[in-house]
Amino acid sequence: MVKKYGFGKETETDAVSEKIEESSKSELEIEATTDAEGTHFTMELTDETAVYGLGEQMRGINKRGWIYTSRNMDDPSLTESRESLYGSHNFILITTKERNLGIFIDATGRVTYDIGYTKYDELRITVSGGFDLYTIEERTALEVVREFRRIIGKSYVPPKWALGYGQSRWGYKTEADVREIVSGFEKNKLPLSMIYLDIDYMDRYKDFTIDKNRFPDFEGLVRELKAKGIRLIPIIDAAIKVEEGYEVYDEGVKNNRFCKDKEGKEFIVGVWPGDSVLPDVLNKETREWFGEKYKILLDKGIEGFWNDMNEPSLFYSKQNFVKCINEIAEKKGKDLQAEDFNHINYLLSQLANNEEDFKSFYHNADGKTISHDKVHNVYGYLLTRAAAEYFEKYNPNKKYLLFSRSSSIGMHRYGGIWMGDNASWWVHMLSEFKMLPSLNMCGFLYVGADVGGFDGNTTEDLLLRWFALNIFIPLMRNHSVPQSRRQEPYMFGKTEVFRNFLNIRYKLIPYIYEELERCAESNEMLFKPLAFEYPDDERAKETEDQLIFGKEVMLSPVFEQNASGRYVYLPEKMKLIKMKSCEEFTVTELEQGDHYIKIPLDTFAFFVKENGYSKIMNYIQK
Ligand code: MIG
Repeated sequence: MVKKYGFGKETETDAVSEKIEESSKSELEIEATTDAEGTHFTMELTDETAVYGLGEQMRGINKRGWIYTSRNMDDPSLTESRESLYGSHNFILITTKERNLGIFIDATGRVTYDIGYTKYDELRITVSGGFDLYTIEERTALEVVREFRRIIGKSYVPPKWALGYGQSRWGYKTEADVREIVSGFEKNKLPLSMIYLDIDYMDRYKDFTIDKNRFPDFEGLVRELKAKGIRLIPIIDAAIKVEEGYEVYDEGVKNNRFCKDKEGKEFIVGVWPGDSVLPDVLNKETREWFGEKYKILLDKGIEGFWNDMNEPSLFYSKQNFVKCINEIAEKKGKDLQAEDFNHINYLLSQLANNEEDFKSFYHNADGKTISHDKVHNVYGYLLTRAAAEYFEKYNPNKKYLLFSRSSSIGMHRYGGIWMGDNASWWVHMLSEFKMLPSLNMCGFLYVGADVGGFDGNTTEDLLLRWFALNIFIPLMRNHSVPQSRRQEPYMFGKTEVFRNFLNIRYKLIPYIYEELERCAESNEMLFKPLAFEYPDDERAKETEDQLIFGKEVMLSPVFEQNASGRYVYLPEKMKLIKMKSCEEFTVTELEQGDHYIKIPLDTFAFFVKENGYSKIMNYIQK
């Protein structure tokens, strides 16, 4: 049963698409108090209580024992210490044997979930600002999630080709770079469906422009690649360069499309293009206007985009940068000491994504003036929604690929997400894996992390294991930073293994896509924790490095370097399929219980439930 309670929402988010009547607060069974910090909800946690959800976050699938915050943030150090990442996914599920309770906080500002961090046996949620609270109580965890997903509306499903393999790298700068990648894949007989363009394709980082020197015949290239079944997927950043004569900027200034400072002037921030302004997407007309800008690239044959920097991520605000430099300049001519060095470091470290800056610019949320800090968490969602709503107008009969870095619940209807700036670390494979069910709970089905790791140098074994991990993950994109070791699958020795893994993926695409569509249609999770599927199995409850995919598959990837296998827990009798390629594989039946499974580097292994075997085999042998 779903219940809604109003706590003075800042602005409409449309996160919930179902119309639900408000209940009287006297019916609310959770203890609620209000103070200067915001509204607090407190609940006792028994030893057996597990807490799930929160979408994109570090740490476990069971979220107990840490404090999480919803505050969309571009910070590339994805470590266990983090309390928030790029998205705000305010849905949690509290489970015991007796009870399955879902809580959704439809808020635009900061929310904190202290899940047994301050007090081991207490859950304390703190919401700053206004919001709507939804409680969902059902018989099982899966039913709570289904009910929640039903009220937030149908999840985004990409075009089928978007389940192919995508090659990306921040550093493909020119038409020649792109052609070199294509030929690398062709020569090595590796399938490829997408090449991603990072910020360098633009004319000086101006959205919706193309650098003519680097891409003299952009449309020709798009056509040429499409004939080979490869789509070019350009990046779009949130901020717009300040430059007279640049159409997007000029139009935006003329029609008040950008966020303003308290005097009503455009608020200037610094991002890749230098001085920039932020589209005020809290405003419906601005969303329509910004969305329509995608036409420029759609008209050139582009069929998909990735939206970046939309937390929004700010290197600095112009006003703070100036202030900071002035303060540093005061030190000129002095006998500089360590404390000066530390002070300067500190000043510089405070420039990016500064909360004071978020308080100093304003939105026109369809008539209501709101400071950015109060609506920060829906900014990326609304930017992405702007694009999706325009695609619908541009061609209602076509599916477009769209995913975003920043997000909040509501955006799940418009696009997918990628998990941001991970690193070439083994532990980040596990982070990707663990975020899958949490994101599915919040409606995001088309998701994935940068395969191979974005930052730092990858290794061939890491990349191989990562390919194997992503075979069942809808968004499979290899992406990396310019300074890192190249990580295209033909840059190492075991090209054949990469080829085999990709061929297995391509064979499975019809199955994965069918499951994805089914889960979107019926509000199911594509990736389920074992705990949800086997609620009475104590071992299943604590297993976080295995997941159920769809109806019949269980995944148990290898997450450690130099491991040639791993322990797997089977909650029921299953068949183990070990594949070297689509032609060469073995099938073994295993009983319920613990098993050590050998999984060499050149092998992709997964499990199927009894009833799923012939179905899966049909796909593989087609
Ligand atoms: O400030 O466009 O997460 O995927 O390659 C960094 C450059 C901006 C961050 C994205 C990453 C992308 C990079 N971007």
